[in-house]
Amino acid sequence: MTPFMPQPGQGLMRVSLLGPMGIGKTTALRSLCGELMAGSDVRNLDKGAHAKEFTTVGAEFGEIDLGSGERLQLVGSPGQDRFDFVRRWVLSASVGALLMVDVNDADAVEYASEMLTGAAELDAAPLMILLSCRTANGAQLEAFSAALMAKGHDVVPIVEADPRDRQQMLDALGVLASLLSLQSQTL
Ligand SMILES: Nc1nc2c(ncn2[C@@H]2O[C@H](COP(=O)(O)OP(=O)(O)O)[C@@H](O)[C@H]2O)c(=O)[nH]1
Ligand SMILES: [Mg+2]
Repeated sequence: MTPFMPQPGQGLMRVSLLGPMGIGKTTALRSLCGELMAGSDVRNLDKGAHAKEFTTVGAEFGEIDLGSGERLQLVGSPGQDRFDFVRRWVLSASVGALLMVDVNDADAVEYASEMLTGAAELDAAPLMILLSCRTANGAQLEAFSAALMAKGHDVVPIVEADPRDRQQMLDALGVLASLLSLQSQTL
């Protein structure tokens, strides 16, 4: 059973951040929302998966004003597989999602493919774009895209953004917001 999480109300859209442990979800939320976020980081006890000191349990929330009256609620969901249920819940209650990857990571294609398949199975699938969060050249981005298509996925837009860089994250959200508004016009 999926817990109920209503959309946050008029003029506030919910967007979720997805990605493997250590990709920069919490960092991105901090860059975007600063103090306006409720984190849930605890000391990382799974240093085998990633060496970082703190990790996120449950979902974390932030809010951001895009100007022109548009506000986004951002939800970071945990990257570990054992939290799959939380991720499903967050995704099913989001209009859009940033799927954060390192396109040069050996597991990235498989991971992104799983996420896209999982999201597509939801009743109300959020609009997803890929966020390339580490240095990558054009050929590497194209190879990643081609590998996803070879697994049977539609073309998914890829935007490059460093989670530590607020402006780059804002630009990425801008792309998602534009796609969402296009989608709502054509429905
Ligand atoms: N080199 C590099 N490090 C990053 C980047 N984004 C985040 N980090 C660092 O990677 C670590 C894990 O980030 P975190 O936001 O906790 O990852 P999360 O597990 O996805 O929430 C932190 O020490 C960040 O400072 C990035 O774009 N490049
Ligand atoms: Mg985190």
